[in-house]
Amino acid sequence: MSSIDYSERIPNNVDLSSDKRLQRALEKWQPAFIDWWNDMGPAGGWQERDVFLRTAVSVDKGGWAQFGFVKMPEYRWGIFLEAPEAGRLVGFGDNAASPVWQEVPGEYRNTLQRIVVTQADTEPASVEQQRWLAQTGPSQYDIRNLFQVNVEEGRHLWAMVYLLHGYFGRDGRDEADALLERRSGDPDKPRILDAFNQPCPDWLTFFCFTTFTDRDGKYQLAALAESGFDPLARTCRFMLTEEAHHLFVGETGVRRIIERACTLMKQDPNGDARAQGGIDLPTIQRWVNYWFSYSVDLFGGEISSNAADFFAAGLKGRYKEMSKYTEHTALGQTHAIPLLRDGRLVVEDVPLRNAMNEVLREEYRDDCQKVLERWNKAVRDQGVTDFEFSLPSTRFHRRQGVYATHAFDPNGNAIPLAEFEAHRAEWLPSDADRAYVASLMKPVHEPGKMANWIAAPPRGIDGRPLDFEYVR
Ligand code: BYC
Ligand code: FE
Ligand code: FE
Repeated sequence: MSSIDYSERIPNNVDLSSDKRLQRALEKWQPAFIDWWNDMGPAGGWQERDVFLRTAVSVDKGGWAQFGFVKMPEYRWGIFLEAPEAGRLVGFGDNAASPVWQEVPGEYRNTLQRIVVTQADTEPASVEQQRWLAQTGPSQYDIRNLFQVNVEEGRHLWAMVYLLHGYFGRDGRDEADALLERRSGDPDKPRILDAFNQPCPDWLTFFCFTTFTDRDGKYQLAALAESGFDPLARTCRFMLTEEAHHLFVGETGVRRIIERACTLMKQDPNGDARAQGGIDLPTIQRWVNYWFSYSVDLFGGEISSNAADFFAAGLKGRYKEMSKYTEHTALGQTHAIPLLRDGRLVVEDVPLRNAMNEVLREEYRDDCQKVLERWNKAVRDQGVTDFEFSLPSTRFHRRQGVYATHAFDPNGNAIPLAEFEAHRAEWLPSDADRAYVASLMKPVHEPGKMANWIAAPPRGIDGRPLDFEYVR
């Protein structure tokens, strides 16, 4: 089950050749995917280059990644599910203890399809957002990492399209086609979720996106990995192993910009990283504020009957539902959420099932907090003592959920809109910040060289030296 068949046109470990109808349907979708990739994937001549990429060879722990040079359009995108767990039961909600579903239960068909389509839509969206970045890549190492993330987001799309084709019939096939028709940021046919329609014009944005937005992916996939719809759970479990690298790229990318800023501050007579062509720490904080707030929006409303329904049905659990929690009905319990009452925050108890988006968001926030603590350690390790990064409140700068209708400062205090606007340029990237960061984005494509605004990573990829030619 765990070995991947690479002799097939679509590599897979789901015995695709035994289901000719499904195989034919997916083989029909495949050229449309490649067309989309060629149109909307990495732009600027990179598709013809050989890139040092990892490919899944087996879903077994430790043994799945194999590195080698491939041209991106020839990447072996496929369908890889984690091995089934014998006798697995629905773990939570009203259907707990009944056998997991191997087919879509009729009453949950629409709900489940919506979850799969929403998840699926983010994957090609991120590739579209990142398509111009290689043109200004700060090093070969970073460009390779960008492409690794891109091809794996492409594979995540395959993972979801397999579910749509395999389990949702004609509607599923239509949705799979539509996934290749929407475009990030297009006013007429945008991607579904806000964060995936925001531009990604510079590498600080890319590293913040892979830190904060891919981390939403981790939490959403983990919640779906608990699903009673077994094919979804098994797909998400394998996707999570790929996601870990995306988070690594983001966190270490921002850290290297921070380290370089500190070095440049120490070199400058006025301690000014910008004067030395670096990205100063307050600017990095503003990017953090922006991408954290867009990413917390992705968890949906604080009080959500959709979320309650997903949990009740056993379709979407909490983070580590089965290993961390002992009570799995979530009935007769509440979650405290500060709500706005006459312009003031009043903590109210919300029925737990309706607060599931917020429960997941809080897990996510705590994980982000740890990332910031590691970045702060990097600042201190550089001997810089007068600056600390801080994670904004989940109420700050929201466009979804109960806090979207009011202004909040980064500490989460309700403030008048005029006050927010007066501080906007201090809290969020300004046009001048964006122009400055954009001015630094000059390509460095020579092996081993780094752009001035980012420190070199401590080591290369898969044991290769830093000056290895990762893209030929
Ligand atoms: N933007 O009850 P509510 C990833 C809509 S990232 C725009 O609050 P619900 C990745 C919502 O659709 C992980 N619209 O929300 C990362 C609903 O619309 P309708 C992606 C939004 O349904 C990096 C209405 O507002 N995976 O993998 O409880 C690179 C009120 O809904 C937004 C998933 O999202 C928004 N931010 O929760 C590559 C998992 N937020 O129905 C990949 C699947 C909400 O009124 N999705 N709305 O028209 C879900 O589980 C849920 O749909 C959500 C929303 C958590 C997204
Ligand atoms: Fe993904
Ligand atoms: Fe990702």
